[in-house]
Amino acid sequence: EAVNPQEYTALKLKVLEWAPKAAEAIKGKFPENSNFFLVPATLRPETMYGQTCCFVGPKITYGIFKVNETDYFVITDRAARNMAYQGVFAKEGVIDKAGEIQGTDIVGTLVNAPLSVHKEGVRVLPMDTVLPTKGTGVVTSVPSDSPDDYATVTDLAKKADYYGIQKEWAELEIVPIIDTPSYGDLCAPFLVKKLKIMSPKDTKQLEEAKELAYKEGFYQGILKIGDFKGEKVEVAKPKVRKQLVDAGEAFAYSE
Ligand code: A2H
Repeated sequence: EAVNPQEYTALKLKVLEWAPKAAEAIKGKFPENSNFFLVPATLRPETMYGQTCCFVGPKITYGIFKVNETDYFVITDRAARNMAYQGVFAKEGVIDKAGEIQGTDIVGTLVNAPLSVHKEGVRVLPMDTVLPTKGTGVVTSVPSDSPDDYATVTDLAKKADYYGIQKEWAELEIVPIIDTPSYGDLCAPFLVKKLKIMSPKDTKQLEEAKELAYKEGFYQGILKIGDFKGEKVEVAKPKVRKQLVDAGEAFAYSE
């Protein structure tokens, strides 16, 4: 565990249509009017315009936690334990676990991604490198600005059959979100090519790409899209975050 607390933005991705196996797993167990959300934790809320899919660990078991009368979050048990003491659930310190679901069964689910240019929704896809011990165990994918995400969607599209997904799900358009002086406006694809990263398993080069992308994007980047278009990332980041929180589409989560 890190010494300094990590302050994440937890984003609410509402389930629009469950994948068949997930639908079967929850069938008859919840009231008709229930809303389910996948809740990724991100450090880059200003990039949420560029979400193209949502990653789960296929081998991770997720809990389905009751938040209030109608809403349920799909996250790890560990994240639920943390959230219970951060004012997220109806009663402080009380965790109401209503079910469990395997990551692999959620793959293919269609979710609404707040702020994303993909208004029709994005798909839940598998990512082997999702850590069950960090954040919520759910990761939203922004391949324009995250080298990990770009390497993963490229791999998923290449081996769609192997992963049991539809190729198109991994190939949603990647739009420029942040302009940078050194790497252009598609920072992650640029760095993945420059560092000759061939797969999500090239962990050493991905570490370097992440470092470079983060520094350049955060300190030199200019937002190209949305209500804070033209503003420096450093300045726009808290504004985008506040907008999401005020709209009820995100909340603060720390660990
Ligand atoms: B970031 P830190 Cl655009 N396993 O969000 C693996 N990775 C996880 C995770 C988990 N359980 N939970 C969160 N993450 C990712 C956006 C983003 C992120 C961009 C660029 C860089 C970036 C879109 N994905 O992170 O170890 C999430 O991806 C670079 C580090 O706590 C989260 O923010 O510092 C970030 O890692 C948190 O990593």
